[in-house]
Amino acid sequence: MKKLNASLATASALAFALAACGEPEVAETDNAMVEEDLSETAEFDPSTRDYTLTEEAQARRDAFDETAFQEEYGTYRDDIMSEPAEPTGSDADDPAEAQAASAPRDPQTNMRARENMTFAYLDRNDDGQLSVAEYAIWAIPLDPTAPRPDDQNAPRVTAEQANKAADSFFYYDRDGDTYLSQSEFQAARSGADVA
Ligand SMILES: [Ca+2]
Ligand SMILES: [Ca+2]
Repeated sequence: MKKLNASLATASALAFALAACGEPEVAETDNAMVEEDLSETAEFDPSTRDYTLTEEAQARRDAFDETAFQEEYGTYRDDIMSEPAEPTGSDADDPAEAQAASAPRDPQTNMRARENMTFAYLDRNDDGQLSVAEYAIWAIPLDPTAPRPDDQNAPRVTAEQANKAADSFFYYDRDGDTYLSQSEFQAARSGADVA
């Protein structure tokens, strides 16, 4: 009788152990699903790859003026800070632009989420093309954990971020006019290989 009880106890302990083993598998499945959902909405980050430039593109890249870039980029960031959450002017007639404009923005900087940055939004001076600084509004993702700089006149992005944005900019500037057209920007946005 004692022997039977012992084997029953072993059997139930084994069943319990098996049940416990099953639990982590369920949790792993949940995590995988969450990661998949995030990747579907994530915008391509152009700083995550290296770019091989042609000789001509490299010459244009070498002429990139980081100081002028920081000044222009800072001006746009200041403009965006004071921007209303509704589209204005002719943009108000475009339903896609109106939707992108009224979507939630970064609470600290008033920047749109990257997926809501339309070409019209990035083209700050409305000349139908993107400068490096206009492109960088999209190309340099905001770091929500970055501390606010003590000095209000400090550059908004690091030299490394500015130079990485320039690397991809001159890679996607296929016609070499030192601006990105709508189609050139679309290639950059999708992370296309255009070499
Ligand atoms: Ca422009
Ligand atoms: Ca171009």
